[in-house]
Amino acid sequence: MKFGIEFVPDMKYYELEYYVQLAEDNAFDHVWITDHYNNRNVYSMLTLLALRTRTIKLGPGVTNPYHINPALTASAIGTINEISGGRAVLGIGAGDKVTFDRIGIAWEKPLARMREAVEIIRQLHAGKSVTYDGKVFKFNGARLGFKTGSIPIYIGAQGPKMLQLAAEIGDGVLINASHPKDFEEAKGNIDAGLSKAGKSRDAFDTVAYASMSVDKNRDNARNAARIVVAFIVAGSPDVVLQRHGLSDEAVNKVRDALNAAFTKGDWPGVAKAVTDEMIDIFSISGTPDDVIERINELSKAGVTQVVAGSPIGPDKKKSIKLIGKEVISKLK
Ligand code: F42
Repeated sequence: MKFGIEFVPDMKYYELEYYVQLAEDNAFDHVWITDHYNNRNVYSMLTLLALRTRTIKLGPGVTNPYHINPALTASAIGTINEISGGRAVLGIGAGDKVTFDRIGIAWEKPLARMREAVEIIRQLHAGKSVTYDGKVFKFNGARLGFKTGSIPIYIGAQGPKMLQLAAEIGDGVLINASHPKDFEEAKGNIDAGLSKAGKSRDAFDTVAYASMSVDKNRDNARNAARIVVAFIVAGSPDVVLQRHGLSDEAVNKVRDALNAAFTKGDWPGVAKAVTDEMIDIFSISGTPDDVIERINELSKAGVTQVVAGSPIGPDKKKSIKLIGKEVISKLK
């Protein structure tokens, strides 16, 4: 099992640097930085992190082929690979509809756009001159002016077609989920994509891009996950809610509580609406032993990397140390 950690660049650069160095010192293998227009720029942050770390692999988790042309993504991540001495990994996905709507980007042809972008980036990284006549991208002899080396590409995917595409053309897939059932469900699509490309599962990284909350005190860990879990419940498609047998009534309670929190600031009401079952389904929360148990289940369901995503724990600093000492050291 490999271990990653996710950070949203909504904090000052020196805070991010501190947490990522702490993660590196606590045996995390990967750091993934999210990409949304309203946060600090992902490549500016990755440049800083590439300079201030030594071993951890790093990349956007995930960028998208709508904000920027694949040639610029190829160049940006190639630059990070040079600065970091070959530690860059590119995470790319179809992007987030809610933030796209706010900046006037139409979410058209996500599958074709993803396939074409990845093909173009790979050719540019191979030092080729790219002439490409796709449904979305037209390239006329584009070539990078520096050697980037080969950079693994991980694809953010949830839907069945995107999961198949990720397995077919990616080196790994980042799946926003925390429960083994979701990975058992994804397995068929991943296997279909791998077999289409004639690839074996051993050469492919299946990543649980999970919400995690760890503390020595179980209740503190689980309580810290409540608000994050509320947002995941509210944003999950019906197919996922049904897969886990959550009733419409319970889900609507969370959605109503979130609306009340936005209008009246009643955040304790949100925490109350989130059930223990929801915390189990949509996060990996509890003591280090609870977390180890869940990670072992995920491993059986085909997961090869677990990413500790928000909130990480009631106290990020303590939780990163605890994960390193009590979880990673026991599972590696
Ligand atoms: N999004 C961000 O914007 N920033 C992030 O930092 C971020 C991180 C992240 C990490 C892990 C992860 O798994 C996802 C993450 N995301 C992030 C979200 C990501 O960008 C995607 O929004 C998310 O993965 C959802 O994508 P999806 O895999 O469900 O694919 C969408 C497009 C989908 O609907 N897929 C369907 C499917 O079956 O897979 C297929 C849709 C389809 O068939 N579309 C047709 C087509 O041709 O493409 C028609 C579309 C049209 O144009 O009408």
